[in-house]
Amino acid sequence: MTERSMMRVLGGERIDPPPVWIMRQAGRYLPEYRQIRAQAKDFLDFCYTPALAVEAVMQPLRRFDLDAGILFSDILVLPDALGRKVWFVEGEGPRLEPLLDQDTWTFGDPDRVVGFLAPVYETVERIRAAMPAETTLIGFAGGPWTVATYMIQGEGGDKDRCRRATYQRPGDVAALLSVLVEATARHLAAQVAAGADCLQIFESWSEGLPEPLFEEVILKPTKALMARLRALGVTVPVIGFPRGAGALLGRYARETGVTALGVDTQTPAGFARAQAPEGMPLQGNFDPQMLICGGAAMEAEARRVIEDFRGSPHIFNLGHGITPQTPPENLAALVQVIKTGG
Ligand code: 1CP
Repeated sequence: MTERSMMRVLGGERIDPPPVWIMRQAGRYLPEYRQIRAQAKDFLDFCYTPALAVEAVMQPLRRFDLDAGILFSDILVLPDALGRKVWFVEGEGPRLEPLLDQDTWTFGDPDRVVGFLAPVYETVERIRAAMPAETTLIGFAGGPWTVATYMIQGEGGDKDRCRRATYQRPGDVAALLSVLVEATARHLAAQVAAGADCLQIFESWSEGLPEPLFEEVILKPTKALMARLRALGVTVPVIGFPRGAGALLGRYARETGVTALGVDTQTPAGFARAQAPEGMPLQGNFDPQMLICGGAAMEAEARRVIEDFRGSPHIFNLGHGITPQTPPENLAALVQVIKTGG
């Protein structure tokens, strides 16, 4: 078995220099991505066409010395599989039919998900075959709350309407979260069966929640998701990324059962380390805005981030996704600094 450096770190080892991958490493900042994106009818069609999705995964791996590839898909394929209408508005982002407009919240059976998403698992199989053996393959899904926010209000942006919904319709929100827990567990288990080495849960909208609400919509569902995954026989490491959890990060790290912790841009490594269980691998947390700027300041900041995480098993990443305006050559320079120290 070829050793995959990121898997060693997820197993609790510290490696110098740290393995690196970049959230949203496939995407619009790459001209070759924009070119294949133009071939698909729409974004979901792109996600469900294995030949295109595999190519999107491989593009950044060809350009940069990255230690992992991530499945090309989206967190919103899950509501699509549950029978909610999902579409992407060019230049704006995802849109769904908001549950908030409806008196009764209905969704398809989680049983349907794995059949509906068969092209995604075919993509995972094909990536594994196309990728170098030493490269780690990451599967992913959105966290139950993050996916629920899009389903509830029908779009991104501030989550005020979702927070009010949890106070005004707690039964409906709890029922939605439990459907998402089951559907997400099956979706992740199918990715592992198809060849994913590890998993990441993107709980991208963890910010702004009072502690009792954080318990209800983030901690309980994630704990249930982890338990369900393990019950389905999934043993691979799971990275939890509760972006914006802030003061509640430690509760997420200690109580949910995730293996490793994604650290967002504003959270100091020392804070995450002190809050997390002893020796928990940490991933993060370079500022994506600095990556747009580049230059000597970017390189110095990369060294600072590596130093900051020195006390933990560390996977170098951004604190949130790379943005479309990032010059690809800046990412090349960043990876070079990480790999060579210079
Ligand atoms: O037309 C296009 O090319 C659409 C841009 C795009 C891409 C490239 C979207 C729409 N999704 C993706 C792929 C994607 N999304 C990946 C795989 C690619 C990779 O990482 O290399 C992953 C892991 C995601 C995850 C995702 N989708 C998250 C969680 C991560 C995060 O950034 O916080 C979220 C919140 C989404 C929803 C979504 N999908 C697309 C957009 C523009 C958004 C965010 C919208 C918003 O801010 O509310």
